Order: sequence, then structure tokens, then C-alpha cells
Amino acid sequence: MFAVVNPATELPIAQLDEAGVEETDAAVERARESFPAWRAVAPSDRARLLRRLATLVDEHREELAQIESRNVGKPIAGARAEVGMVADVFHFYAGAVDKHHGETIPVVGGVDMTFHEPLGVVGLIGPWNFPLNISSWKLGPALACGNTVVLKPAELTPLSALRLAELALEAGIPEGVVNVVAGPGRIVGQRLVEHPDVAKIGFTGSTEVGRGVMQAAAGTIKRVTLELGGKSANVVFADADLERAASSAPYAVFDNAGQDCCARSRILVEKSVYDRFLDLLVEATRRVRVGDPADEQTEMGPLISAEQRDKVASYVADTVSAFRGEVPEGAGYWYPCTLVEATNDDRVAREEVFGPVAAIIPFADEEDAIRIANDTPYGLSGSIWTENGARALRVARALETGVLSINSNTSVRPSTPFGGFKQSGFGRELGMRALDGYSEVKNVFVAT
Ligand code: TXE
Repeated sequence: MFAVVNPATELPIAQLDEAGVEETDAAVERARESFPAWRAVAPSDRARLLRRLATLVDEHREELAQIESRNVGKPIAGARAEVGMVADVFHFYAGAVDKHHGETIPVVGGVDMTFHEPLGVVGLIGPWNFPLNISSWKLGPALACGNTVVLKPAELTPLSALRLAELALEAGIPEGVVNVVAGPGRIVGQRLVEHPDVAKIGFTGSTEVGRGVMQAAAGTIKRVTLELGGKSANVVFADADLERAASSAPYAVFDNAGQDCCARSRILVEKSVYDRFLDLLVEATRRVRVGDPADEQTEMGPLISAEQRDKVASYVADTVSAFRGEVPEGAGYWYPCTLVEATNDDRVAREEVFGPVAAIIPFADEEDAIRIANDTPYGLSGSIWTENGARALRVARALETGVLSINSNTSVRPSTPFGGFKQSGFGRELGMRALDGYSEVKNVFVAT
């Protein structure tokens, strides 16, 4: 057995049976047996089942939000919004089921056509920062394409995935199509990656573990999609609406207590407005409401674990803080909102902190901004703040990153592709693009 803990109270909220290799193999076998019947379900019926799942998620919004809030420490208001997105993701893929079709290609001597075939059993490995959301990003397209799945949630946060699997059954998705195995990554995750009957791994987690997944997948030439770490830049030019940029910037780092692969944790500010922007940023950060996740007003909760808190603290140890917020006293893995003045060579600016710490870095001009923003092994997301439209697009094209927003800090929508450049991984989640990662193109020629 293993205990699942509420990070705001440090108290256990559930005890679960820990799965191992045997249970993983059983789940893969079950998914393998269920595959022929599931792939044969008419697309319109598959769409209906996904739509029913979306509706059930909506109907259970409060329950799922409470699970996610207590297991991850997410503020309840934000958790509700996240569950809303999960329902939207399943609605999107319900609509996509019968729209991801092949093409006919005129060729000499006949007709050529392509089919999008499901892969078979896919292994989905998720992180602890957005357990339910990221499960839906993978489950939606995997099921829409006709695959069966074995989902392994992070060991710290398995509860919402287990509840989601129950809702999938209630929606009428046949038994054996969605399997969840809760257990340690190095045992259950590793087994999924090495299993000869698993055709693909959809992974979200750290770059380090992602590298291992890629290596282990080589043994069976498994397909992999990797959504890994980030160290995204929030680039603020002197001609930006500084008030708007400054009031948004804290939420781009401190949402989910900074445990967000899209966190804009490097705030690049043009030198001529640096002091003014820093004042505005400190003011805005002071307003972030940190506290009990169950409180409707709370904007930032605790970190996921004591280990994560220690890791975050190690990044701040040798830096100069421009601002450090307050945290509640007593139990809970709290860490304050922290703004650090840095250069892009400092460790706090180079590595993914995964906590509420932002590095503020000055730049001289547009060229310098692009150079600094790209000077990182990562390339997941980022923002550009300027009132000059041509500059916005010029810089957007120059940045080596997968998901950008201009005069905004948002990154994810059900219908738009999400994924990284460089060591932030490869493959795309969400939108129609994700379907390519859960299907194989078959080419058929007919001689006429
Ligand atoms: O991630 P892991 P952890 C970063 C973040 C955080 C650090 C560690 O910096 O501090 O990673 O977090 C499973 N084969 N991110 O330890 O280990 C594991 O069980 C197969 C960034 O949680 O990468 C979990 O389900 N699977 C990231 C998943 O991989 C394995 C989100 C991710 O765990 C495995 C999460 C193995 N050998 C953490 N070992 C982001 N940027 O979104 C572990 N796992």
C-alpha cells in the first residue's frame, strides 16, 4: 500500500494498492484484448462515447476539482477551471473522431489512398502538476483514434485519473479500453516503456526521465511523444503596456505554485524600463493571495512535497531577492512567491525550478532579447509584450519555442497544438495535430 497526501496539510487522504510489473502486464494484456473491438466501433459511436465522458466530467466538476485540489494543493477556483478544460478536451476529440481521415493521391497507373490506423495499446505516463488535465490531453486523441490505453498517473497524484477511469466506464466506454495503473515510475512506467505489446508512450515529465524513456523505447522502436521541462521567457519591451504586462506576469509563474512546464520563469525586461517594470511587478506579486487551497479566494497553494520545496529553496539560496512573499504558518509544503534579479547564466535562470521563483533579467534591445530568450536548452512556451505588431511577429518567428503568446501569458487551448522545441520534447498535444501522434499512416495503391 502507499499513502496519498494532501500537500496543504501533510496528512494522508487515501491509501492505494501499489501496482508493480505483474499488474502492469495484466493491464497491457487487458488493453490488447480490448483493442480489436474498440477499433471496430463506428466513429460516430466512438464520438458519442467521448461526448458522454465530457458531459460526465462536467457533471462531476465539483467532485473532480475537490480531488485535484486536495491531492495537488491547487486552489479550488483554479481546479474547477481546469476540470472545465478537461470536459472541453473530450468534447473537442469527440468532434475530431470522424474528421481525421486520409487522402487520395493521383499516381501513375492507379489510385493511391491513405488511412489513419490506430497504433494498438498506448502507454500514457503523466506528471503530478496537472494530473487530470494532462491525462485528458493524452486520453482524448488516443481514444478518438481507436487505441486502447494504459494510463500511469504520477505516484503522488493518482486519484483523479482513477476517478476519470470510473467515469469512462459510466460513459459506456467498454471495460479494458481505459486502464489505470498506480505505481512507481521506475517500475510501472519503466515496464510500460519496455513492454513489447505497447506501441507508443505519451509522456509528460522531467527532461531527465524523458531522456530515459526515449532510450528504453529504442528497444522495441516504440513511438514516443515527450512533453518535458521548460524555462520560458516572458519578454517585455519598453513599448509594451507595462501595467498589463506586470499585472499578468506573476500569474504566469506563480499559478500552480510555479509547478508548470509553461511557467514564464525568466522575465526579460528592456533596460530603459527595467526599474519601473520591477516596481510594478513587485506590487503585482504582493497581491497574489497565497493560502488554503480550499478558500475560494486563494490564488496560490503549497508545493507538491517537502522534497520539491527543498529543491526550490536550493535555487534561491545564493541569489538576491527583489521580493519574497509570505506563506501560512504550520503544516503544508509552502514556498513564498519570490522574484530574483539575475543574469541568464545563473542557475536559477538556466534550470527548471518548478516552484514560485521568477528570474528578472535585463536586455538591451530586440536582438539581445532574442539572444537571451533562445539561450536555453529548453523551448516550450513564452510571451512577447509590445505594442509594435511587426516586432511582435518578428520576435515570435525568431524564438526557438513551440507555444508563444503576444500580449498574453496563456498557452493551452483544446483546439491548438501544444509542445516543445529543443529539450522540451517533441510531438504535439491538443488540437488536430495530436491525432497524428496516436495513429499510423497506411498507404494503399490500387492499380486501375
Ligand atoms: O518527474 P518525473 P517528478 C520536473 C520538475 C520536477 C521534476 C521531478 O522539475 O521537480 O521534474 O518531478 C514517471 N520510466 N517536472 O519526479 O520523475 C513518474 O512516475 C517511466 C517537469 O514527478 O519525470 C511520473 O508518472 N516513467 C514536468 C512521470 O514519469 C517514469 C512535469 C513524471 O515523473 C520513470 C513533472 C521511468 N524510469 C515534473 N521514472 C513538466 N515540465 O511538466 C519516473 N516515471
